[in-house]
Amino acid sequence: AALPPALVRSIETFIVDIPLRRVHKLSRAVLTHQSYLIVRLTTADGIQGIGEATVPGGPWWSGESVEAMRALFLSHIAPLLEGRDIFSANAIMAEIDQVAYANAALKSAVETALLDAAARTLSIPMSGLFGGRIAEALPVLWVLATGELEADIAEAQEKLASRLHRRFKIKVGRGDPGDDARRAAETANAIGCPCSIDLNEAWSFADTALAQAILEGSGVDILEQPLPRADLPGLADLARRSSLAIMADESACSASDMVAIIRERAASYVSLKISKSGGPSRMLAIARMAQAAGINLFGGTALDSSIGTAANLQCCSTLPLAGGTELFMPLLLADDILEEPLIYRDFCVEVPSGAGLGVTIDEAKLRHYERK
Ligand code: MUC
Ligand code: MG
Repeated sequence: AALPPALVRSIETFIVDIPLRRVHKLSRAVLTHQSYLIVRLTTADGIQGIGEATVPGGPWWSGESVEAMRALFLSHIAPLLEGRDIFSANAIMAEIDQVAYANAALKSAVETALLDAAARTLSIPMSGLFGGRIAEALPVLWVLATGELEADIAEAQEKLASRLHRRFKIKVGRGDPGDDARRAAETANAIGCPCSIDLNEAWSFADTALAQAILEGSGVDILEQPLPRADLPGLADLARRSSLAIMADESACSASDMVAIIRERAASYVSLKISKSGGPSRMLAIARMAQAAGINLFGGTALDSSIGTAANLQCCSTLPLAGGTELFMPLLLADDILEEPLIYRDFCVEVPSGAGLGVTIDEAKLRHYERK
């Protein structure tokens, strides 16, 4: 007998590797491509839901990898999804937590696929499931990560001239901390735009204090995750020492992380990402905690493709962001796997207006970039 309409009938997974337009250098990783695990559900009446699991640059960020996520998904999680009602995401996610500890990015892909299918079934954008959007386009910064002063400045000037970005994040932490801080200050001053720097946990307290003294009064106004994720007292001390704001990224993955950050007053900005938090619902819960504590909300990226970017946009558009977003990755990828790319213009990225995520995968592109 045919299944009732909202039940999951089939599940597919794809690992895709998409090259970057240029090398992207983070403090502990050098990227030439980014890998994604895509989960696609199809309901009995043919509605599809897609979600993407992303770990930026590989396992160094959180220990997760597309390969391990796919193995865990196929053996332990897909069986929980077969035949289930797509309108019971909360119950399904709670069951998945019983079966698998951690694995936030994979859980994010699963919840996103369920919510995408549910919203498509209702013919509303996913943002409608969270009470609706408060913005149709969100400011988007560009991430400078060539590691070279001149190349970063030239890239920023080009982005500014084409009215794509007027805020930048500079990736540092590979070289001497003083040199890196001076390079960031010089970059910000040459561009004449506000900039943040992201260390991905690379600096010690002493390194950061030195950098703060150099950056004070430069165009760099936000210091993202200078210290290891567990060092909240260190972040709180740094926040008190300088006018540069501290943004928590790796320190702020879960709701309990957020409780600790609020208690310690360890950050004044939080970078929100569905992938590190285990999906849209949990990211939104963390955002509301931060909002209640007076911490500014920023729309972060795990270097998501257009699919994960669309999912983050659907969530972030429902929040009172104070720092805009860094949902820039579709422009750094050398190709897109969507039929219609996301729209970047006037220093913003538009929130897709169609049903669900509001994006459609290009099947030929998906097959082309799928790992063989
Ligand atoms: C991170 O830690 O912020 C975001 C932008 C980028 O270049 O790397 C990521 C991950
Ligand atoms: Mg970061």
